[in-house]
This record gives sequence, structure tokens and C-alpha cells, in this order.
Amino acid sequence: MSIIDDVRAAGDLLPPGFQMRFFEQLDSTNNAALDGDWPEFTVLAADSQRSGRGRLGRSWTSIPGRNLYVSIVLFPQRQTLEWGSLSLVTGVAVAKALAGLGFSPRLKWPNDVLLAGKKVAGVLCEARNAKLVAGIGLNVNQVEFADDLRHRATSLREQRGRGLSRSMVLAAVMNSFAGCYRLWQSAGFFALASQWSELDLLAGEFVRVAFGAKVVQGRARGIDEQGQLLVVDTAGKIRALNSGEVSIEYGY
Ligand code: BT5
Repeated sequence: MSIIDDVRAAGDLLPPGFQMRFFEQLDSTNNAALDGDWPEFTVLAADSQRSGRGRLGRSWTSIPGRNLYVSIVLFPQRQTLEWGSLSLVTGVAVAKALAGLGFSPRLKWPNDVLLAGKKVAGVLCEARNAKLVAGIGLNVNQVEFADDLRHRATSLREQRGRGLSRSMVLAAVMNSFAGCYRLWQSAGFFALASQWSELDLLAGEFVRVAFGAKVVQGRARGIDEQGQLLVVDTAGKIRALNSGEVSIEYGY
């Protein structure tokens, strides 16, 4: 079934003010959202992406017919300094939607949503001028992953043992996102931090955080009110990190 048929039903279930645009294929829904002249709360969805993007030039596997690849166009009213937290807000929104569908998601700072320790969704927020695009890749019905992803990636179908309707999942994610974004606009990340923390996979774990050529190792202590990762390093000093690649070092 094409994304047009499969996801069209979601249009009726979207939160007020949200409008869907469907595409069979795009290079990247984030690119289309950044480049086009779309009003706020336009949701661009593609059945597949030719060059779906992750952070730092990494790619996002975007096979047709199975998953969700969406980007939401936003014109945030809060100060640009606060926009970085929207990546975490989007993660909370996806996780809450999945929890509402009976899954038990966890969040791995800064932008991964995991089920059973494997990545089911990734978030990529990108800004241009006054616009911020929140991109979400969510594996819904994918059954096979390439060798390099097999042990790290999962889908809703793999976890549940049966397929789910993409339109239903999309509607759940968008409704959850609308609520989280409204709260962020009115009160800032502060109002969502505790929800994020309840799902924090890293809290209490010994982690290694690489950013650029630097590495911090220590015990993860959750996030602060800006959404930065707090790590008590091996010298006992609290470090607040706003970017980086985190891996858990077991056995400490
Ligand atoms: C992310 O990056 O997790 C953000 C992914 C955002 C994708 C969406 S799809 C709609 C919108 N349009 C775009 O072009 N992008 C957004 P990062 O943390 O850098 O993770 C990337 C890594 O996740 C890769 O290097 C792989 O290891 C892994 N990966 C790639 N495809 C995956 C998939 N389908 N499922 C799970 N893991 C995947």
C-alpha cells in the first residue's frame, strides 16, 4: 500500500491546524521542509527517502512501504537559544505516543527512541532562519535490517509480533507532538524535563561521551533544565554537555 493510501487516513485524525503533505519519495523530508515555503504545522511524509539523514552526515535507512519518515514545519516563538531542546521534546512526543500504543519506550540522549534496547526512532531537528524542522524516522513495519543495523535497530512490528497501521501510528505521534510542542511554547523545556527524565535510559549508567575530538567519561546524572546531559566525570566534576555521541560502558 502506498503512503498516500496508507497515511491519508491520518489526515482526519491530526491535531487542529496540522496539515499533511504526502510524497511517494523524497531525498529527505527535512530538506523538503527546509526548502519549501510551508506554513507552520505542515507535516511532510514520504513513503521512502533517497538520502534520509541522521546527525553529523550519517544516513537514515528509509525503505519504502513500511515506515514513517516525517518532518514537521515549525516557527517557534521561544528564543533560538532554547531551540536545541526541541529535539528532546520531539523524542518525548514519540515515546509518549508509543507508550499510548502499549509499548515501553526509553529515551537515549539526545535523540534516540529505543524499544528493548534497540533504536526504533530517531529525531533530527534542523533550523533555517525563523523555521525549525522536526524530522522523525520511525520503524513501524520493517521486518529485516541490514547486517550493520540488525543488533541495534528494531520496529514496532518486530516488538509486537504483528504489523501496525502507519496512519494510526502517525496520528498518535502527531497528537502527542502537538501537546508537547504547545507546552514547550508556553512554558519551555523546563515543563517537559521530568517527562523526559522518566524515560531516560542513561541515568545512573557509566557513559562515554564523544564530541569532536574530546571524550568525557563518567556517570550520567540525567539532564538539566536546558536539556543538556549531565555527567559526573572521573574527577568528580559535573559536566553539562549539549552535543555528543553517548555509549554505555557496562561493568563500571
Ligand atoms: C538520527 O540520527 O537518529 C536521526 C534520524 C532522523 C531521520 C528522519 S527521517 C525523516 C527526516 N528526514 C531526514 O532526512 N531525516 C529525518 P543519528 O543519531 O545520527 O543516527 C543515525 C544512525 O542510526 C545511523 O548511523 C545508523 O547507525 C542508525 N540507523 C540508520 N537508519 C536506521 C533505522 N531505520 N532504524 C534504526 N537505526 C537506524
